[in-house]
Amino acid sequence: MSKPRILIARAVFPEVIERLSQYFEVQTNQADEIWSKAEFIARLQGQVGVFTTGGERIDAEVLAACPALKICANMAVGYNNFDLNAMSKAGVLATNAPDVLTETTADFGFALLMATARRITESEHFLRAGKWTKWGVDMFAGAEIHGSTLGILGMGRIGQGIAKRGALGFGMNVIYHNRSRLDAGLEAECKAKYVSKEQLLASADHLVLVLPYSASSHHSIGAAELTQMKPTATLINIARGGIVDDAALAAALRDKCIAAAGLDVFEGEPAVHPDLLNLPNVVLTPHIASATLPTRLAMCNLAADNLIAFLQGKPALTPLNADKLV
Ligand code: 8YV
Repeated sequence: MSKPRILIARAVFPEVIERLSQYFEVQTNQADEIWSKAEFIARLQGQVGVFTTGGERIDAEVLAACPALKICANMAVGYNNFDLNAMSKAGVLATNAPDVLTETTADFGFALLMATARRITESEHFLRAGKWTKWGVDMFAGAEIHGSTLGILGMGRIGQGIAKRGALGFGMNVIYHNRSRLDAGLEAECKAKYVSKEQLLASADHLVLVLPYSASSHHSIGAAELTQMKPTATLINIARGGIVDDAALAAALRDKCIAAAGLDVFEGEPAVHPDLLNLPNVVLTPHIASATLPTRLAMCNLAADNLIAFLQGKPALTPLNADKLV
């Protein structure tokens, strides 16, 4: 009997391809080409499953053009590339890759906060440029981290990981805002206090964004919100581009409306707003918050597990719309 056919949309670890090849006839994109939507649709013809990385849009157009498709397995926790309604209507299962990246991503959120607050990249560029000729009493003076107020917008698993690092590791006063309040046990574990979005903006010395992207979270931080923040505050985005209005942020950083920002995600990435590239008070990284080899491998293996289980007639491990499939 011939094996079911699946597509792996981007270059992934050879051991993951080998594993999947035991179960499926696998078409890969090991050359890591960037496919247009039309090319993606052409490659998806006849495939029953697709392994996606979070950048590949699965919408009504793709689904209508690919009637054989039964499952799309993201190796990312975020799934704003999926139109879940359209997928459910088309009877296509969506899965994501939660949990396996939580601690690694929280580590990175904290690293980006520290690099931004303590001006690590800016001072390194200064040193490498041969500009360090004498000591200065306020040279690259940054913002205090220990004992400061850490604000978290979006208190899912990664947000909770950041809260714990701040409260337990750095004695920070942690406040958060979320669509729904955590139960008392979780709040105590994270040592985090629930506040309104307005209070969060006004009180945070460091504000970390960890909320999922959707139409309702688009531009959650724009010009109006930035003006509510402290002029000494730092803003960290490890969530998704589009949650921050990057043009408004660049203007706020230029005008010292806030002190600094650390950004791992961008509107329209991999393109980055040119105004951000020219500012000294922003740390920019190319969407690497989950990028350690063990974590990326675990993410890929979870996507693979979902494909293997579901296409063998078993329940997927981390389904998003299993109860809504038409
Ligand atoms: C991924 C992420 O690396 O999991 C997510 O939602 O943003 C990252 O961890 C990325 O989406 C992979 O393409």
